[in-house]
Amino acid sequence: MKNAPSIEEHVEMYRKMIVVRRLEEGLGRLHKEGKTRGPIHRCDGQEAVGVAAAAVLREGDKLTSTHRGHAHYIGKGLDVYPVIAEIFGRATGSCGGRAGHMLIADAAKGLIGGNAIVGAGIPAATGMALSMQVLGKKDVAMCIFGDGAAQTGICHEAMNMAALWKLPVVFVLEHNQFGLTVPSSVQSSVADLSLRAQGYDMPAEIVDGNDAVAVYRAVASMVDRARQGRGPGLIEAKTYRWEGFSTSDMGGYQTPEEIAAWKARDPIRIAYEALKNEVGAAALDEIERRATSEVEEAFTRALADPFPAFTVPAPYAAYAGAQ
Ligand SMILES: Cc1ncc(C[n+]2csc(CCOP(=O)(O)OP(=O)(O)O)c2C)c(N)n1
Repeated sequence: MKNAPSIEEHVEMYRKMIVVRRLEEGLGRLHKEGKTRGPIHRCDGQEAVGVAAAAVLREGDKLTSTHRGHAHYIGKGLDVYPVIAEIFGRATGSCGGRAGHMLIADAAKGLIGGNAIVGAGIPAATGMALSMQVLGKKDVAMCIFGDGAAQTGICHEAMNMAALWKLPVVFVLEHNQFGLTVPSSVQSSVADLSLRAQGYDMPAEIVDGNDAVAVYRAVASMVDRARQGRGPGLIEAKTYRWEGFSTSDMGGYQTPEEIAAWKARDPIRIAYEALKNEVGAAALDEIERRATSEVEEAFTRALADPFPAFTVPAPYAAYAGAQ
């Protein structure tokens, strides 16, 4: 099967999706206990998109993310412990406790970062692709973005330029059906947002975003193309956000029937069923057990970590302590 992940890669995607799910569940619990600060944007149910798209990338490739980036972070190779420490503002976090959950970055791993500005990762990745092209590198830039971000003007500008200049950038549209509380059907005149790629003369493919293998294969063919200097591509991964927009969402706009229908297509379950005959249920259960305890231990450790020291830059020292 062209561009299919190896069994080992598929198992690793399964493991990472479990890590992300346990992370999201843990954050949900801690939010209810009043132990989180600010809104947290969970990605339960849509883990396959970020994990599988990032799995295609290699060293040197760059990824930009969104405000809902936990699966993108873990997919690009960050450990869960520094991610949790960062979410809780600890000095041991990926960014020293100063970024919070929406802005996590790790330049050494090619994760150029989450972004609280909707759509901003799209031109950022396009700019990185331009620099890769100018420098003659064989690297690829990728941005994962939402259906809300697809409606921004900057998305059009970046895609137009990327296609015109044949930049090595892959656009991964994580179509989770909502922008904030607004259903995709009232944000756009077309249901398949990837139709727009035709207007840029850019290839596009729609995939089942809950099937990690389908996402991996489609993304891999666009990444191959981009790496060969043949220009950008767009993948539209159809998925669904099980939880609200953020932990401060009051809910009520997602019907129980709709949520149940999507939960019946849990991406972790889909990977489990696909791998069961290859590696056996016992091995998969053991992977789940280990991933779960890794996340539990990371929460315990991170929550006991210190906050970063607060130092006032010299020019402002006179104001320190002022009301
Ligand atoms: C430029 C900008 N406009 C508006 C907002 C407020 N805002 C935050 S998230 C969001 C919706 C984003 O929807 P989507 O891109 O589909 O991502 P999802 O939350 O579904 O993952 C909006 C409008 C913002 N942060 N930045």
